[in-house]
Amino acid sequence: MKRYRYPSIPESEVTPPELFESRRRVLRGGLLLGAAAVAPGLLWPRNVTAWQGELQRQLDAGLPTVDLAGGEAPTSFRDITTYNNFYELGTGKRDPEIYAHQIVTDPWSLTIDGEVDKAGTFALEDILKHQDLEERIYRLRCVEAWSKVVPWTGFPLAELLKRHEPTSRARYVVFESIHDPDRLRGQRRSVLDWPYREVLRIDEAMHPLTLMAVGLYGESLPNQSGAPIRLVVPWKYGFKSIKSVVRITLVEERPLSSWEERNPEEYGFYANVNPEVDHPRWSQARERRIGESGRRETLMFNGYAEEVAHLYSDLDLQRHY
Ligand SMILES: Nc1nc2c(c(=O)[nH]1)N[C@H]1C(S)=C(S)[C@@H](COP(=O)(O)O)O[C@H]1N2
Ligand SMILES: [Mo]
Repeated sequence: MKRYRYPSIPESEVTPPELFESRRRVLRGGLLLGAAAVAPGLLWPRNVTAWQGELQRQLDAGLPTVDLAGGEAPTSFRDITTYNNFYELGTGKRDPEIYAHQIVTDPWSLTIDGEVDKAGTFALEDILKHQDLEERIYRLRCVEAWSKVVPWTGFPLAELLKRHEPTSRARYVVFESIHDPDRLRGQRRSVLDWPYREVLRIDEAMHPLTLMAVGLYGESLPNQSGAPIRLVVPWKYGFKSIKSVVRITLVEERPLSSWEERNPEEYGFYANVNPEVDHPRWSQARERRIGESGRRETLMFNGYAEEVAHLYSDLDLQRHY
């Protein structure tokens, strides 16, 4: 495994000025917390959740930054958070931002079950207390041929899975998103068979590049980006990077992913970014970087071939797409 470079981009260089504003907002919430020490439960500021408090504690201590996008400047915060796919909130690119408030993230817990020795349902703040967070800059390539460079804050999924002790029968990892059709407008339409479900092989899930993200640009994830916790698998098409995760189940037999169930010809199980395997309705050779004009070449495994190609050495990638 290649060693990551630490640290490479100072926070001040990746954080555009408009962000210092919102970051200060969260910080002010943190100060209020201090003042409320006499009766913490009672005076918990309404705009700061318990998990945001834990996230902020780690952000304040300073996080290492790992650049895994080859030094390329991240896409602007505005572009990352106003051009989204989050079908629970609608199918338009602006819908996730417009209807972001429909995702209720407080409180949030995550169930980890199936083939693990330590199954259970855990408050997100308790999970975060046990994870050292870091900032990682990754490319994100959607199957629709657009892409972004995103400075995530998160931790490797492998660390979380190991803590829950997978059994020898665990071969796949299944992820499930929030299911709240009373609030989420998109879940009242059967675009997909809700809740959104994604699946990784256990070795993919344990790969050090596979991240659970809780933040973006040094603050907690905006709802439209998959708050409060989402998966990020940078060498696969974006639909594998499931948002607002409520459950992680380790299993022996592979279930279908939501998109695969919808259309297996168009959205394969592997969904590894591959410029040589076209989508049935368009080429995957090039992509449009949000915020840029023109197109750029799509990279094999989205530029992470050195790290992940060995996972697929015995697969015919034209067939197992
Ligand atoms: N729960 C859920 N997760 C999801 C989606 C979705 O509709 N619902 N869209 C996926 C798709 S197609 C992509 S490209 C990425 C987009 O992430 P972004 O909006 O943060 O750029 O999220 C993925 N995760
Ligand atoms: Mo996507």
